[in-house]
Amino acid sequence: MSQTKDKLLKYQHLKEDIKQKIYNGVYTVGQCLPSERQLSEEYSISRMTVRRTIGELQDEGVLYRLQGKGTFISATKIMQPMSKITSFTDDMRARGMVPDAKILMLDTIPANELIAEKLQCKQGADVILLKRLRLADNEPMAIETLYLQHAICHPIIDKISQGTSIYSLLKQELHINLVKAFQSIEIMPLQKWEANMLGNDDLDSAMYIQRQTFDEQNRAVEYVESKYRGDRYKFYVEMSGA
Ligand code: 16G
Repeated sequence: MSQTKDKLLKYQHLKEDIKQKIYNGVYTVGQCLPSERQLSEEYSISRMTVRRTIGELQDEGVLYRLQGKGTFISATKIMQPMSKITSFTDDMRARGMVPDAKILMLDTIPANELIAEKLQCKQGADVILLKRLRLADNEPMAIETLYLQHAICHPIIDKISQGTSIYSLLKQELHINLVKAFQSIEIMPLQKWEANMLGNDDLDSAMYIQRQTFDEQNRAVEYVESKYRGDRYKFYVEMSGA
């Protein structure tokens, strides 16, 4: 076997083994991983290979490093289904977590071409712009930029400014049922301030989600652009056969 292949196998073995131990509960959330020296002895691989493996698992969100303290096992990612139109508030509550929203911007602006197209309104029409940092159990999860048609949603602006859940306001105050949405996910670079706001300066990209949501009358009620932490979230879909 070539040296490179052998090295790759050993590195892959270490990586899979760490993941397996987390899966089995041998390593638990918040536990400190054995030192680089211990791992290199245990798996008979160089410390450089150990470091590279740990670095990759850090990038994948499986491990995190605390300066001067060591490397620790991360909390498991939030598994978010994509088959239902749910709100951040309800999603977090259903998991027993405490949702929160820090308002970064709330304004009424004229719709540009893109927003007008997404909200199916006239270019220049008033739209409500709401930028929020979404938190669960005080941990930042996503930055959301949400646009609502002013003509439909102006009665709830005051309550929006108090940090109330948008979906609960739409339902309870405006009797709007959201029944259809188009959603896409792609990778997008994060600005330094965004990574900082998301609580992890090492993040250089995030999952960028665009959602256009419709009510029973087929009105485009909201258009949202969000950046979700890829190290804390996993989106999934359930599929059925053709
Ligand atoms: C979720 C939705 C977002 C919606 C928000 C309402 C995704 C990707 N986005 O974050 O479109 O505006 O919930 O949350 O799921 P709220 O009712 O807690 O304000």
